[in-house]
Amino acid sequence: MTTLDTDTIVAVATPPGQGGIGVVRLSGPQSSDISGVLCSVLGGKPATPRLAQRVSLHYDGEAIDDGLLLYFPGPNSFTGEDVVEFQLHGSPITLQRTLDACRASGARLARPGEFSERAFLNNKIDLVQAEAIADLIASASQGAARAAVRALSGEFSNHVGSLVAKTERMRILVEATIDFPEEEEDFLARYSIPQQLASLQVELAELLAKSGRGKTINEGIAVALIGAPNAGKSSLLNRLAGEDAAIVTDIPGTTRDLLKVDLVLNDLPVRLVDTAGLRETEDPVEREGVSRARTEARRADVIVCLVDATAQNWARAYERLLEMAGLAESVESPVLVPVINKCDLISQPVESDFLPISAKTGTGVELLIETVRRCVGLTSESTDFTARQRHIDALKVASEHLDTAVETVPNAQLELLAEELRETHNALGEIVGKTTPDELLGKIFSEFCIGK
Ligand SMILES: Nc1nc2c(ncn2[C@@H]2O[C@H](COP(=O)(O)OP(=O)(O)OP(=O)(O)O)[C@@H](O)[C@H]2O)c(=O)[nH]1
Ligand SMILES: [Mg+2]
Repeated sequence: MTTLDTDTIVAVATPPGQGGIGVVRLSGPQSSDISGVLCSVLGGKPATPRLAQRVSLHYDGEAIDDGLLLYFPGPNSFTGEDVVEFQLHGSPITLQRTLDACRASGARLARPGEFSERAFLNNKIDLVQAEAIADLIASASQGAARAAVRALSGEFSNHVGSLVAKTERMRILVEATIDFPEEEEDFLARYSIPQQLASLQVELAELLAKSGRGKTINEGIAVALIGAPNAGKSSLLNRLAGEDAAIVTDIPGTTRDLLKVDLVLNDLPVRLVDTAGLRETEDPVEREGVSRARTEARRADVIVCLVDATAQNWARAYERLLEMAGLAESVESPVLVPVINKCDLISQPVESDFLPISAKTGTGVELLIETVRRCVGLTSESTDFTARQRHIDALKVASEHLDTAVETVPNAQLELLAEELRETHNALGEIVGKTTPDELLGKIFSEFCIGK
């Protein structure tokens, strides 16, 4: 396990650039002494804990700024160490001078995420909560922010904690029984081990589903628009983006390059990709566009397939589209949303296999957004916490070991059962940071911003 160093660290905690206020944060044993050096008003004494104090900052006989000082003595601070925060005027020069003065007085620059890392190492927050802070800061939608706050409040960690506790109890039972072979005979039935395993499997599957939704809300999804030339893909992209991002003409083959736009659709962060209309062509530029469209479709989480309402046979046109995109015979079926566009031009009703829309008038577009959300498991009432791929991977590993544990039951292979439960326990512990390898911890925190 990574160990704490005793350096005092310092960083600007507010974003770069000018602002009304800028915050410089110190954490570590020398924090209070350094604030004493910079703020003569303290008269060499530590600042009053948890009270905003008006101070003048000086260094080397020169005034830096007037501002507020907040002192949080450890362990009751964010990092668990002594923490000092200066609220100053948000000038990059002032903040840099303060930083330099703190460094000259004994602090060193914090690495990205080092404050959160220290909070984690001092057991102030677990790994999921540390990640939730970074996710909250980076959240691209209200839904993502709400979900990050839930993860930060410990909702996800509590679910994992409950699974860890149950797995642990079973491990203790199984391992104790292995040590007393005379107990082994009716052990599984006596302690309802098969039932306990089954209920653990259900709970784990539920958590995995929730985490999948949490990752979707947190990281967003890629949605590709595909269709024959002139089906209205670029028009739909413009409609969803609320701006004229893509060129629209009535000439088939207008779009060649991939055009990617980041949007938030009903709280879901989406990277929307417009593609070249799929058709056989001799034009080398368009051919390259079609090839890129096919590749992009395979990468997307959801593919919106546009069929022109004025086409003769929609079902045939849709089939042809899937063939052209190379999706017809694809083994791993991506999520497809079949859509009939230009419904403003027709009078007959649209078969239920297709969603009728008009990129031109906007009819059906709200329903399309809701359909895409539902395709990735989100409903208007989803109240999940944010999650990351790392959590999902660990839950899958835990779930695989639990399945293997269940297989050991018919033959009462207690040693194997114990081993599989140990692996399950280990994988779950990795989520909250109990059994996470140092390398992985380092990688997680290095992706945080400086000052966090
Ligand atoms: N009436 C009507 N016309 C539409 C609708 N959507 C698109 N169009 C028209 O259809 C033509 C083609 O639209 P685009 O959005 O450029 O179609 P595209 O699928 O991007 O075409 P390519 O880039 O060539 O593959 C344009 O003249 C649009 O104005 C719609 O919902 N209703
Ligand atoms: Mg286009």
